[in-house]
Amino acid sequence: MTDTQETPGGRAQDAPPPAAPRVGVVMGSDSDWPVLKGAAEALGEFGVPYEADVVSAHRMPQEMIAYGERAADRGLKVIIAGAGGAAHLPGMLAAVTPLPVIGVPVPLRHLDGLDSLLSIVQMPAGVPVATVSVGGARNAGLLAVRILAAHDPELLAAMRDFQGRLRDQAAEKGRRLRA
Ligand code: RP5
Repeated sequence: MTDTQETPGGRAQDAPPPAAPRVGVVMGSDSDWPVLKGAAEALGEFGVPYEADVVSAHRMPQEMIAYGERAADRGLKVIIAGAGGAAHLPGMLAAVTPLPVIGVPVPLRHLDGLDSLLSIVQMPAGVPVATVSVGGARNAGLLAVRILAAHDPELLAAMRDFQGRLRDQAAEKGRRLRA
């Protein structure tokens, strides 16, 4: 059948099924999305399939633990977790999953994100969270790409190209300044 027909979910019936997500981008609240979408955009630029969801450590602890426990078996390779304030989500996920967890401290109205940063970065020995800068979701996405690229030659080549473009852009800024 060649006719294109929309399914209730909006996907064309003859379109290929969406690729299984390799990265989970989760956050404590939808209010974190304006920051966390930076990770999603970076993953999208590299064509890495991801899922995004709200999995609050404090407001839905059972679901949060279940998400962490099932993530690896569902085929995820990396979890990016962002939260603000008493930001326990990345650490609690790291406690229950063997996957690498990248924590994104989300800045809130008070304390400029220092509270989020310290909540995420000060993990006890044995339970690592790779913490990026306050609001640094784009770097979280890029770090996830690098982790995947270690076993994916195409992604590795794409990351090398990306780094080359960064270098070219920085060099161009220098040329403009010297001109
Ligand atoms: C945290 O509380 C969330 O990660 C978010 O950064 C913050 C505020 O959440 P909302 O009150 O906006 O839902 O758990």
